[in-house]
Amino acid sequence: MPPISRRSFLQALGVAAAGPALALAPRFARAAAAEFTLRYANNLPASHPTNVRAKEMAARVRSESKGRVDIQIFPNNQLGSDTDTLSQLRSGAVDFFTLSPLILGTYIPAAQISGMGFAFKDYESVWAALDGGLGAHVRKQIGATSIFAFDKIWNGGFRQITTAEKPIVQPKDLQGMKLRVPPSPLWTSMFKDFGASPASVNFAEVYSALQTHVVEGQENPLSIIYTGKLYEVQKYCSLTNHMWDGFWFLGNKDSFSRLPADLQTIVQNAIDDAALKQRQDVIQMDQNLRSKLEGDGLKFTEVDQAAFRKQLQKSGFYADWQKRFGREAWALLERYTGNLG
Ligand code: X2X
Repeated sequence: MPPISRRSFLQALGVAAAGPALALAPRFARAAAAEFTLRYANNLPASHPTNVRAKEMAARVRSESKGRVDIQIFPNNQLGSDTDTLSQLRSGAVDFFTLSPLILGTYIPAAQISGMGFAFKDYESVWAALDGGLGAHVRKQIGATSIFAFDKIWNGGFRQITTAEKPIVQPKDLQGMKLRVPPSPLWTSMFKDFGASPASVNFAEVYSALQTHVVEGQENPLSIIYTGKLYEVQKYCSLTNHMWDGFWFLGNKDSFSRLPADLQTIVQNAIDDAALKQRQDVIQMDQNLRSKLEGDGLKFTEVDQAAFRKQLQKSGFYADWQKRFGREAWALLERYTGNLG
């Protein structure tokens, strides 16, 4: 069979020759030129550093692969909620997906360990752990399934609690509070141990859950509270820094293995380099957002972190999760966080 000409390709797609087809032509030309089209989905708004750096990454891949690889980005849960998208990644309907290690924990429980409450003191220890032994341990578990994680985890940020009616100042303020948490056993367990009433809600529904007061509050890093416009439907923000969260850049093994080795290297380098830039963007954004969000009407409260941590020690939270993760993995975590007690 002769190669398909661009004209017959467009005809096959049912695109008429006149009018709108002209406007569409450049896009088709690019799609037709790429030998490999890969779909990357995420849950964040287009303005979040994850999507800004992902766009740069896709452009670099297109250029270094001389147009052979086209990575299409679907931000904002366009392809479905995190829960849906994880299924699509596993089946290969989506090729790449960035996901919190804790939500990935619904499929691979061991992945949650980096999200332990009040564990990491600073970014230095976060990157030492995730680029070191703890990250290697988790990537090994992920790689034992139909998906894999690229080497460099992307930055979510340290998380803060926002509420509508009253600020969280002390641990007891969480008692009985209906709080949205992402779908994940570790998240639910932690806020239950504070006496709250955590509700698992995918990020795609968080804004409307807050707006309609289905839940009273939620928790996220400032960069997500800002880009997701959650400040519009919340009044208070308590700087609890209660956990660090990230996003593993995940791939479907079968679809990635279809790329020749040289193209795999191009994609891998571009993704891991973008991660390093995105990490710094998020750190800077989180540092600079407080006054901006105050201007938007959010009232900030600082808390005594030690009181919150003590409550989790008392409830048996750390002892319970040490059992679930196993002694060895726990020791690996504590190598970077110090004794969690
Ligand atoms: O769902 C959330 O709150 C978010 C966006 O922070 C995660 O992806 C865990």
